[in-house]
Amino acid sequence: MGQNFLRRLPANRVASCPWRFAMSKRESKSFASLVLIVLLIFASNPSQCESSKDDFPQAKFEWPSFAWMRNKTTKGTPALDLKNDYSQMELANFGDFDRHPCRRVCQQGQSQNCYYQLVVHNYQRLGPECQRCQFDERACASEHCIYGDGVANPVMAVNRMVPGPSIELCENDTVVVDVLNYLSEPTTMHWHGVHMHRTPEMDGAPFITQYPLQPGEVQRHEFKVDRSGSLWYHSHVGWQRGFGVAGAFVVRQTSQENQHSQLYDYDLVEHTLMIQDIFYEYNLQDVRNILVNGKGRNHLSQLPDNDNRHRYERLRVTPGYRYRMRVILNGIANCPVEFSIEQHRLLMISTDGNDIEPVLADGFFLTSAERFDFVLEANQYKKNYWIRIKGYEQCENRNIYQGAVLSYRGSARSELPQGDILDKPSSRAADEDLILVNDFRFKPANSTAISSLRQSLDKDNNVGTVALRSVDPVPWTRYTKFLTHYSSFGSRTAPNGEVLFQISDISYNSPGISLLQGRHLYQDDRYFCNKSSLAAEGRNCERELCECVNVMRLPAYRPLEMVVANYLDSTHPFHIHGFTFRLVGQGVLGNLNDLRNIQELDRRGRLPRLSEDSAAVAKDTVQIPGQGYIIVRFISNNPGFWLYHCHVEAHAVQGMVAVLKIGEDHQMKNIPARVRC
Ligand SMILES: *[C@@H]1O[C@H](CO)[C@@H](O)[C@H](O)[C@H]1NC(C)=O
Ligand SMILES: *[C@@H]1O[C@H](CO)[C@@H](O)[C@H](O)[C@H]1NC(C)=O
Ligand SMILES: *[C@@H]1O[C@H](CO)[C@@H](O)[C@H](O)[C@H]1NC(C)=O
Ligand SMILES: [Cu+2]
Repeated sequence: MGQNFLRRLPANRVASCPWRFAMSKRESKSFASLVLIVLLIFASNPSQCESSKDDFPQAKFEWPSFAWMRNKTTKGTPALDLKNDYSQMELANFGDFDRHPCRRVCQQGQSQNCYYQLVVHNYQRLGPECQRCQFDERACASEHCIYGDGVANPVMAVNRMVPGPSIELCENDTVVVDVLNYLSEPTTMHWHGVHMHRTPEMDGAPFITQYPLQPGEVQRHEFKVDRSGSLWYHSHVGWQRGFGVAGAFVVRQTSQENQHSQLYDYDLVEHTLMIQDIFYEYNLQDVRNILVNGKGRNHLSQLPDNDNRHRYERLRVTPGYRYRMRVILNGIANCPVEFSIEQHRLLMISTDGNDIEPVLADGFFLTSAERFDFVLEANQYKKNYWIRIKGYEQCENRNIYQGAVLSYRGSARSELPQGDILDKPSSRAADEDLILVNDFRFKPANSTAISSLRQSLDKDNNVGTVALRSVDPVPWTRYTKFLTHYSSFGSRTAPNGEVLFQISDISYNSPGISLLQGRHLYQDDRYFCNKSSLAAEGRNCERELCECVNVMRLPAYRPLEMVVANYLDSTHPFHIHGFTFRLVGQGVLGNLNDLRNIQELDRRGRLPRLSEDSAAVAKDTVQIPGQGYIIVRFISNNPGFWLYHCHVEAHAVQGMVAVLKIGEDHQMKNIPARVRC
C-alpha cells in the first residue's frame, strides 16, 4: 500500500512520518508532561515513603516481547524504570473496591460519579506473599497473594489481583476510570457489554477507537453506564487478558426496574465467578488449567480432588435463602465450559447482562466472553458441594476441569466436598434427563432437517441459545425490512505454514492510523479492504492469502441482520462491540465452505428466523456452532467503528477480526483528528 490512501494531510506530517506519523512535538511533549504530572502526584504522596521496596516482590520472570497482533510487536524498552516506580506507589492505590461508595443499593434518581484506578502491571502467581498459603488455607487470604493453582507463573495483574477487582455500580452512574500502564508493553481496556453511545473513543479497541496506551502512560476513561447486567472489563491487546487483565463490571438496577428482583434474596459480589483457562509461563498455545476467581485444583499433582492441599474458591450460603450468582468466562483458548453444582438446580435468569425468561436447568455451557446469571436456592443439607466446571474441545483433550465449593453455613468451614469434582450426581435423574442450557454440541448436519429450528442439539432435552427468550420484546415488527450482511469464519495456512484465521476469507491486519481518530485523514476506499474490493483488484481470496484492514461499511440507524457462517469444525464465540443483538437463528449446515452456497440456501428459505412475536434472546457474544451459522439482528443506532471478532485469543491474534463501520464519518462523534507513530 502506498501513501495514496491519505487524504489531504498537512505536508509537514507526511514528510516527517509516512503514514504512522508521530504526534507533533508539541502534542507529544504535553502528553508526556501529563504522564509526568500524574506520576509526580503518586510520588509526592507522603505515605508512599513508608512502603519499602520489599513490599513489592520483584518478578522473577523475564518478559519476552510478544507479537500482540499480526503486524504489531511489543516494544523492548519501557519508557520508565517501571519496577522502581511502581514499588514506590502507595499500597492504597492497589485496592479492591469492596468499600467503594458506588457499591450500594440502587435507587431511582440517585446516580453518582464513580472513580476508580486500575493499575495494570507484571506480577506473579505464588509469589512470596503466598508462601504460607501452601500450608495453611487461611493464609491465602493474605493481601496480594495470587495463589492460582499453586504453580509459580508470570501474570499481568490489576491492582495486584487476578482477576482484577470487581467494579460494582448502578445503571446511569458515570464512570471515571484511570488505567495506568505499568506493563512493559502497550495496553488498552475494553468495557465488554457497554455500548459507548456518545463515547466511542472509550471502547478500548487498539487502532480502531484509540491508540494503545504506552508503558508508563495513564488513560482516563469516562463514560455513562446506560445499561445494567453482568458486564466485564478486559485488556484488548494481545494475550494480556490471558495473563490476567480482566475483572467483573456489575451494573445493578433499582428493585422496581429489576424484572427478576422477586426471584432472589441476595446479589453478592463474592458470588461473581470469573472463570479463566490458563497457560503456563509463555506457552500461549498450551492450555494447562482452568481457574475460578484465580484459584483451583493443581493438575500437576496426583492428589484427589478433595485433598485439602488444593485451594478452591468458596461461595458461602445460608440455608433457606436464594442467591443471584454471576458467571463470566474469560476464555483464552478454544475451551468452552460446562457449569453445574452438585445436588442443585439453577434458575437461569440472564445472559450477557440481558434478562431472560427464567429456565430451570441442571447446568449450562459458556464459550469465551459469555456470561450467565442464575439463582441458586440453598435448599439442601448443610454440607459442602462441588461447583463443577468441565472444559471441552482443547481443554477436554487435556482432561482439564476445575471445581469451587458451595459451602452452607453450619457445615465444616474448611472441609471439602466428598468425592471427585466430576462424579455423576448420585440422587438425581439419569444423564439423559438433565437439562443443559446454551449447549454448543450440535448433531452433525442433516440436510433434510435444516429448516427446523429445534433440530440438532446433542440431547433433545437441552436448550440451545436460540431457544432462550428475552423478557423484552424485539424492537421491530414483522414489516421491518432488514439489510442482511453475510460473512464467514474460517482459517487458512499461509505459505510459511502458519495457520491464520479469517473473517470472509481475509486475515485482519491492524491499521497504523486509528480508524476513529484518523478518519478524516485517509480515504476509505484505499485504506479499507473487503472481499469484493479485493476481487475488483483481481485477487481471489479463496485461493490466495488476503491480509488487510477488513472493514464492512453498513448504514447507521437501520435494522441490520448479520448471517455468519462457520467453516470450521469447532464452535467459535462471535462478539461485536457497540451493540447488543438479538439471536434469531442458529444451526448446523455441514461443510459448505462458500458464502455463495449459504446465500443460496437462505434464498431458498433454509435458514429460518424466529418470528417477530418470539422475544429473541439478547446477547453480545454467541457461539457459532461448528460448520454452522448464526443470524443476529440489531438496530444500528450507534455510529462508529466497532470491532467484530472471535473471542478465542489465538484466533483473534491470528486474524479472525473485522471492523463494522456503522454510518458515515459525519454521523460519528467529532473527535480531534489524531495520528501517532
Ligand atoms: C436510568 O435512566 C433511564 C433513562 O433516563 C431511566 O429510565 C431509568 O429509570 C434510570 N435508572 C436508574 C436506576 O436511575
Ligand atoms: C434427517 O432428518 C429427517 C427429518 O427430520 C429424518 O427423517 C431423518 O431420519 C434424519 N436422518 C438422519 C441420518 O439423521
Ligand atoms: C467493499 O469495498 C467496496 C470498495 O471499496 C465498497 O464500495 C463497498 O461498500 C464495501 N463493502 C462493504 C460491505 O463494506
Ligand atoms: Cu475462533
